[in-house]
Amino acid sequence: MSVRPIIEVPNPLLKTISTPVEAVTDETRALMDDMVETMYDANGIGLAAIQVGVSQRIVVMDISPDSEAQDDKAERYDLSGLEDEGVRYFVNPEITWASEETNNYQEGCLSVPGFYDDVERPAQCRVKFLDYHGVEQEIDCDGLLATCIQHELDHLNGIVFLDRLSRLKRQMILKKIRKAERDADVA
Ligand code: GNR
Ligand code: NI
Repeated sequence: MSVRPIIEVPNPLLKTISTPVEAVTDETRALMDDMVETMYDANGIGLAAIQVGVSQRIVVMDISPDSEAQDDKAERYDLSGLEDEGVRYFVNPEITWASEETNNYQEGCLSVPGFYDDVERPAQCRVKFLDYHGVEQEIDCDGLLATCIQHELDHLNGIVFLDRLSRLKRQMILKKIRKAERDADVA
């Protein structure tokens, strides 16, 4: 297993639509293991494959609350595929139902480091997907799980949370990112 580099806005790959996985194979699982290791290394709670440059409809997630356990897990991430530890794997996830009720959550993204803003999304949703073993599952989500799975599904469709902010806020953040890039180039 290895930590892979995470691509950042404005990398055009983040705007591409990821391809469905035909079958969950050992190769898929090796990629998912790398994604979990990369997610823990970056202290994220979710990661879509496109964030490591792979255009496949795969998401990993760990929203378990205590960060100490997360650190602990990062030390032990050679224990791959452990689903009872709070790691979740979603292959070809699809939202089959979303609530009328919405909530606002302050989102961040490993591909937009340093920026956070409120995003409004359905408060609850139901998600159908294949798990680590390629078995079909359907679960009801609310709270952070609902927010996070929708954030990750957006990645699979070429959308980052900035696209869900007002045009003004998005332009402001993109301007800061471009300026930081320029400053880094001359340095
Ligand atoms: O680590 C992450 N935190 C987060 C916080 C609120 C809403 C969504 C997220 S997902 C993000 C990791 C990431 O960029 N996943 O794509
Ligand atoms: Ni993200």
